[in-house]
Amino acid sequence: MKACFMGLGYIGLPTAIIAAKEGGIEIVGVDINPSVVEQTNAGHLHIIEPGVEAMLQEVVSNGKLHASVKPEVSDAYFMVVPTPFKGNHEPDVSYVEAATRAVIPLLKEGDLYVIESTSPVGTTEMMAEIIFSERPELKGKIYIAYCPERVLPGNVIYELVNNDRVIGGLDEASTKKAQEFYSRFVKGTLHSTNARTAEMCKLTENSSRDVQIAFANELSLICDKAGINVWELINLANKHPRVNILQPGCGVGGHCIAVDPYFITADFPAESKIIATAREINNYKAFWCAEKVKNAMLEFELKNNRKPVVAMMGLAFKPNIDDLRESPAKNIVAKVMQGANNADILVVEPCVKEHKVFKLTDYKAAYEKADIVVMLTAHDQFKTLPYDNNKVILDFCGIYKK
Ligand code: SAJ
Repeated sequence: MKACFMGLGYIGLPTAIIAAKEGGIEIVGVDINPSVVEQTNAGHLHIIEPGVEAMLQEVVSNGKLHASVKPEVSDAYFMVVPTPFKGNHEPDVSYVEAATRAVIPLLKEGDLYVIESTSPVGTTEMMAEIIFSERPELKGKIYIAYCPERVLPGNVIYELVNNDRVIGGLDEASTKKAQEFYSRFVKGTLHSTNARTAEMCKLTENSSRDVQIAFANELSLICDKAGINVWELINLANKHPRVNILQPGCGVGGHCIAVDPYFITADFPAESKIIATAREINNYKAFWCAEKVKNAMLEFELKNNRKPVVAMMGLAFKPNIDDLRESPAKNIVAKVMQGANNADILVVEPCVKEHKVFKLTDYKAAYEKADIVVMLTAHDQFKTLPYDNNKVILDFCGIYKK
């Protein structure tokens, strides 16, 4: 059995490695970036994911996995490429289409074609049309399915093997064929459905989380005005046996929760009101936090006749990881710096060694020096810093729950 993975990113590469290692499948991993191909074949992991590099070296050295810039004839093909959105929040499936077109000449009777990339509803059907327009003789002769992933960055290997998965074929035989493949390395339950439901399931999972986070963020705005401690409020409300309110933050970051809801609102604008409003609330929260910091800086200067030293604590999009992609914290730091007019802004991110734009300061030193401390990302290190009543502390992510 040979499988071709199109896309060696945060999901494609770990999945290819696990399929090679646990599934006993020969894998060719394809990426358009020659440096990714070269690093992978050298056993170097180009993504940050604990515990994966050793596995990569094992499957590369025993010949189970090799990388290439071009697809090779295989028995199964997996599209695991990015699906960003365009400026107007319209989903962009051009990478999925390009990867599909690249494998069409190689397809043969009995092959399996699967899309894993988060996609708007109907994408799998659209790709099937493209395949059969080029290769009409394959109609009804190959298996086509959609199977989204739901792994948490930082815990990918465990979750790839143990999470349940939803598998949606264009027909039952395709669902079954895809299940046979995933059963080689997935211990979680494999749930059968059709392609459209599987596509919508992924979008639903992340949109539901975005709505839940928006509820928490909206509460934080209300409590700020009401003079209530939102952390205490949520903690108390969650004592109810059937209430589970999530945590406010400085906004919602990453390529998933902040992106996927637009795949629904773009296609169902009239119906998806809560989903659209939740996106607006979560985006607005970052602006609100930046304004809070600027106001605190002005107040400090009026009161003390000097500009404050401000420690901006955190750039990562979520706690205890080094991923700064689409991070609201990063955007807030940039906004505060724009309006700083030579106030001393110290930028802190303990999970990265250096940053090409921001000069980084050690978190303890920054905390000591600062007049105003702005907690943006709830890294564990920040929780060791004692609450100092002589400082102005803006805690947007519940470090002190004050
Ligand atoms: N956040 C809050 N408050 C919370 C929880 C999260 O403000 O209570 C923020 C985080 O700080 C971060 C953003 O939301 O900025 C997203 O973080 P996350 O931990 O919710 O999720 P991701 O983006 O790392 O991973 C999500 C997961 N989806 C769900 O939990 C439904 C993961 O299972 C998916 O595989 C992943 O999206 C994906 O790739 O789609």
